[in-house]
Amino acid sequence: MSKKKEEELLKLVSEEEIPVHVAVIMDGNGRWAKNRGWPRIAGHKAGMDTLREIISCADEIGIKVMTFFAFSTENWKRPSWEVKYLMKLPEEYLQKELNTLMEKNVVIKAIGDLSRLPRRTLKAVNDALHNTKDNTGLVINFALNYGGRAEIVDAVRQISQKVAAGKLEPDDIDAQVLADHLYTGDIPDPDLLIRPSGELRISNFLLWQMAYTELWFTRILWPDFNREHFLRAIMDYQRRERRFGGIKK
Ligand code: V0D
Repeated sequence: MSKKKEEELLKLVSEEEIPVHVAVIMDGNGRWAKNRGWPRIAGHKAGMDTLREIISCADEIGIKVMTFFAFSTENWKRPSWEVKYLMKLPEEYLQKELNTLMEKNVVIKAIGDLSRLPRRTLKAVNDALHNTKDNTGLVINFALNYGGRAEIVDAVRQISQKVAAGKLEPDDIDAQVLADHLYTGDIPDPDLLIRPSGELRISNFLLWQMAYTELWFTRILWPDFNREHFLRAIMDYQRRERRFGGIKK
C-alpha cells in the first residue's frame, strides 16, 4: 500500500475505539500457493510475512492483544510432510523475529494442547514465552494445536476433578468458573474476529470466548492480506460499535 493511502486510512481509524483484542484465522495460504502453481509450503511462508506486517500495524494503532490461529487440532489430518513443515515455522519465525519483538516490548503467549507438539517446536515456543514474559506491550497469542471444544472439555474435566475432591460445590460453578479454567486465562474475550479466504465459519476457534465478538470476513487470502485490509476491518468494527453505542452499556 502507498504511504499516502495508509496515512489516509489511519486518519479514519478512531483512536478512542480501538478494539482491545483481535483474533485472526490465518486461512488461505494453501489456496494462494495453488493459484500460482506453487507448493502449499510457499503459501505458509508468504503467510508468515503477512503475520509480521499485521503485528507491526496492530502495535502501531495500540491494540492490546492479537490471537492468531496457527494450528488447529484438526490440522494433524494434513499430509505428514506438511505437518512437519508447519511445526518448523514457530522456530523459524522466532529466530527471525524475536529481536524485533523484544524491541517492540511484545509478550508472546500460546494457547492449545502444547504437550502434543514436537519437542523442538515446544522448546522454541517455551523459550519465547519465557523471554518475553516480563515485557509489557502488545500480547501476541498463538493458538497451537488448539480446538475450542477440546478446550471446554478440558475445563469441564478440571472442574469435575475439583468437585470430586470436595474443593468445589456444583452450585458454585458459573460462567466465570468455566472461563477461569479455559486456556485463555486472564486474556479478555476478543472484540473482533478477522477471517480471510472467503470461509464464513468459526471453525472451532475460541468458541466460548467469541459469544459477543464482532465477526469480519473477507475473500482475500491470508498471504494477500495487508495493513489496508486490517485497518478497514478495524474501521468497520468501529462503525458497528458507534451504531449500537447509544443502547449498549
Ligand atoms: C503457517 C501463516 C508463526 C499461517 C503464518 C505451527 C500458517 C505461518 C508461527 C508461530 C505458522 C507459532 C508460535 C510461536 C511463534 C510463531 C506459526 C504455525 C504456522 C503452526 F510462538 N507462523 N506460523 N505457527 N504459519
